[in-house]
Amino acid sequence: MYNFSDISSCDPQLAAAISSEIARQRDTIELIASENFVSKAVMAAMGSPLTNKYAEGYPQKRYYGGCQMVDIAENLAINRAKQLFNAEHANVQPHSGAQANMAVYFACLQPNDLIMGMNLSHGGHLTHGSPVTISGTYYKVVDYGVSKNTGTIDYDEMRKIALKNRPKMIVCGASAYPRKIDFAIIRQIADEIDAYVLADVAHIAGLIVTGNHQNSVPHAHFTTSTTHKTLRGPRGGLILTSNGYAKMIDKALFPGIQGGPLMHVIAAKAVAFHEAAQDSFKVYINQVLKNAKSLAESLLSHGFNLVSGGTDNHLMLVDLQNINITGKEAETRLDLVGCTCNKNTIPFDPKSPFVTSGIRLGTPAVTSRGLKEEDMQVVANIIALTLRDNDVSGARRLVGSLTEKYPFEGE
Ligand code: DSN
Repeated sequence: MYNFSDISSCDPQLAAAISSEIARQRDTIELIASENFVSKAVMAAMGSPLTNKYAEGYPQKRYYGGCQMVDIAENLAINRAKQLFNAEHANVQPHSGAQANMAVYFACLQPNDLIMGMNLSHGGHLTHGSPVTISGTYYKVVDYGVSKNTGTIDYDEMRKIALKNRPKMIVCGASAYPRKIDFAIIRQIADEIDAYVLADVAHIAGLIVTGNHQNSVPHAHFTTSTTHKTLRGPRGGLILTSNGYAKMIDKALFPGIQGGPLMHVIAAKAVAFHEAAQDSFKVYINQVLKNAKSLAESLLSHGFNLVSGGTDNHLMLVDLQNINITGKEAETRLDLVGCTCNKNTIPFDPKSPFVTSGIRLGTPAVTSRGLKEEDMQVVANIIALTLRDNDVSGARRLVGSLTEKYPFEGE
């Protein structure tokens, strides 16, 4: 099993890098909305000898011998995922969320078919049709976005775009959208044009399993997710669908776009799904949401602007235009005081994705560390001291007070 001393005795150079990364995680406040800290059990499963096993194929239908035990692990992950999301079929083999999306495209679409995805700068994801990815290269793309007035998805406009362009698939779900998504309305729109719905719930998966967000599974033909964001599992992907689409999805994933599954990661997914079914996970997600509200309200009280005026989920987008600082500069300055976040475009951003006018902040990781609503007021204060008041030493002191109050347990 994973043991740090085994690394340091074999490869001191790499051990030093890991050691420094552990120190970075210990000494900083993690506000990247897509990151989290896994449990020791998830970490142990990832560092287990299951990594030694080749298991191309699916449980009981493998291309290698000796798969009896990894079959147990994969079946546990599949059954737990189905139960958590109330899905008929789960494929737990995608190496990432991008692979999960690619498998759905490969299963349903022909090159040059039209997909309709959320505009990247309005909160969508690269794999939902960006021209720099396969999704925007092999398929034609039309996009939808948020309303300029409200910062929220304009479903009437989305319907108009869908009826006019008649895409073969509507892709919904987002990586920088602070409000709830109505999968039922999106399915109604798709049914009018006989299109598939792919819901990529990577960011909100944890909120779905605790009932804090509408479940996409009854509405979308396909639901994809990562397992490492609000779900707090290992880095990886997941596809959920109904029995009718099960075969084509499994075939598209393997042998379509992937080879041997990462059995140690699939075992860790099984552990994470078990953890997500516990009452303690509901308590955790409720705290993630309370922390996000508290951080949003405190930032507003410091004079920051938030896209859509606040948040209904685990993240928020700060529009920095009124304080005359770019997202890039804000990310760098916050990094220097020990607060990690990412620059992010805001809807209708006049700046490029490398500069941006905003930052994205999320509460899943700080909540895993133990921070509560009152601590989020301190985090807002750190952000104001850093970005508005230029008080680096004051901000650093507050970061130190929080990292000391909540010792890092991720080693
Ligand atoms: N890179 C992820 C995020 O930060 O939201 C999405 O894939």
